[in-house]
Amino acid sequence: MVSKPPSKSIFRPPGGVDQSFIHENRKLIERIDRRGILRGSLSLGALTLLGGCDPSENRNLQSVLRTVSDWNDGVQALIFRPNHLAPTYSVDQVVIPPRFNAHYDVEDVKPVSAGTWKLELSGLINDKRPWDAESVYKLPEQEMIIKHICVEGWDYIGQWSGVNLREFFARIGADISAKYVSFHCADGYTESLDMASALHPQTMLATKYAKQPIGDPFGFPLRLRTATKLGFKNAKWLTAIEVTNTFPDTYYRKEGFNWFAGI
Ligand SMILES: Nc1nc2c(c(=O)[nH]1)N[C@H]1C(S)=C(S)[C@@H](COP(=O)(O)O)O[C@H]1N2
Ligand SMILES: [Mo]
Repeated sequence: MVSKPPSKSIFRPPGGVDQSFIHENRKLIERIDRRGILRGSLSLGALTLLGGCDPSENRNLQSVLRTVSDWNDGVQALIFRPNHLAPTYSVDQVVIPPRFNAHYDVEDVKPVSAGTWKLELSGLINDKRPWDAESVYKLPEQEMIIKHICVEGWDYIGQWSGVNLREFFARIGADISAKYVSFHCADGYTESLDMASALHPQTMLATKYAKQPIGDPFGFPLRLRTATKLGFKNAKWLTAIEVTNTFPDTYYRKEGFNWFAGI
């Protein structure tokens, strides 16, 4: 008999939903839900399982939700299939230009100059020499046509090319037994991946969109593109990569979003 992979909805409340708990906390729950914490394995009804905390204490509830979200990270990491490919699409479905998002408006994007740009490397990496744009653009490319899904409730299909991150790691002698990869961006944004996600065949350092160099609003000259993560994990305007065993906190996790953010 073929065993089924574990269902993502593992937090089913055993009984009915405690309406007064939901009622009292509806605003908070809806706000957090919109921000993505409850996406995936944790349903609204499952919150009734958190009966142990006093629901009138919002700070208490938030810290419980944080704990559940972090625990959810561990569950997602456990069920993550390292070589299972995310869906890909055809060239005629590609949206040009891509759809912009950041935690600020497109008018406030500060373009990165390719001439002075450097990618710094640190942590558990043998060859930490920084890379310039010319060298990065000469690396062998992979291409993927994948769906970008933003927690704000929109998506688009995009065609990305660039060096596969696992291949890049082999080139620089990164320790792939380390736990995390941390990304820093020119706009101060931070993101990080667990190593299994970083080594997934559809995770790349993207240099091109629809076969042209990525435009300024979309992360020129280099950004992360992965097919297995929500939009916010795909850090734009990369300036530094660190390989580490210490958990690197991220812009969106600090905002209350789930860190693993698998699709
Ligand atoms: N450096 C940086 N990267 C970022 C962001 C940001 O604000 N700064 N926003 C993230 C979010 S929320 C999304 S949905 C995607 C949008 O990527 P796109 O503009 O190429 O569609 O970038 C992600 N990467
Ligand atoms: Mo997003």
